[in-house]
Amino acid sequence: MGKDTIILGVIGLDCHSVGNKILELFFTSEGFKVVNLGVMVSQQEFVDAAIETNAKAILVSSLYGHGEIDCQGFRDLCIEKGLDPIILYVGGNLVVGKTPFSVVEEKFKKMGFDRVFHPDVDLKQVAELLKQDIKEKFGSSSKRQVTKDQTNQSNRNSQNKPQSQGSQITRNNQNDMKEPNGSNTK
Ligand code: B12
Repeated sequence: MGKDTIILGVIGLDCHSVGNKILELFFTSEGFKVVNLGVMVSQQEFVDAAIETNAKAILVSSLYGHGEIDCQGFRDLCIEKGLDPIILYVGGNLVVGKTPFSVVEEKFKKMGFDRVFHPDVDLKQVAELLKQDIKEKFGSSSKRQVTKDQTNQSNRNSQNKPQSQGSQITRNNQNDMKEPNGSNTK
């Protein structure tokens, strides 16, 4: 059986690259085909890459505190571009300030993310959840069909990439966030 493709990247104007590299190495070692878009990735670039590679999941990272703004409308864009079904995970230091993790999690789930992860999450657990979610959403052999139209549209869009917006949120620390396990919306 072929490997499941997943997309990784750090969203917005965020340049924190260390965690991204670790995620790439880890998920590769877990048997996924990883397409790593690196840092400073727009929503459109994530969606284009997922369509082009027939990916099963997009794992978005945000470390610099502006995740809430950068991730706004992510699921809507996927649906608009015909990227459905797709598993959306998000993790890192998602907001600025001492916001309880349950509040952060709720915010990102409302945006359509399937699971939301604290920075201290056990990656082994994430890989297990991801394998389960892929099985549940795509079945063991079924694949989302990417139409030629969809690929063309995606290529056209990537020539005119919208950048994620910067944010007005003030800088702070959210290291008190707890609850390492992402939970499913279902
Ligand atoms: C190194 C660093 C920098 C370096 C980055 C260099 C580089 N090439 O990466 C530099 C100096 C450039 C930098 C800049 C800034 N930084 Co900085 N930085 C850090 C620091 C000290 C370490 C980050 C790191 O590498 N951690 C190690 C890796 C392994 O951990 P990680 O990134 O958290 O990733 C793991 C997890 O989060 C998780 N994860 C991440 N994404 C995802 C996604 C999914 C789906 C899952 C499951 C898990 C997951 O898994 C990863 C691997 O284990 C942190 C503090 C800290 N201790 O985390 C601050 C920190 C992230 N930075 C911070 C800030 C504010 C900034 C700046 C805005 C500062 C400024 N005013 O200029 C800028 C932003 C610049 C930009 N455009 O991005 C804040 C963010 C605060 C917030 N979110 O509330 C932090 C937390 C420091 C703090 N306590 O205030 N930074």
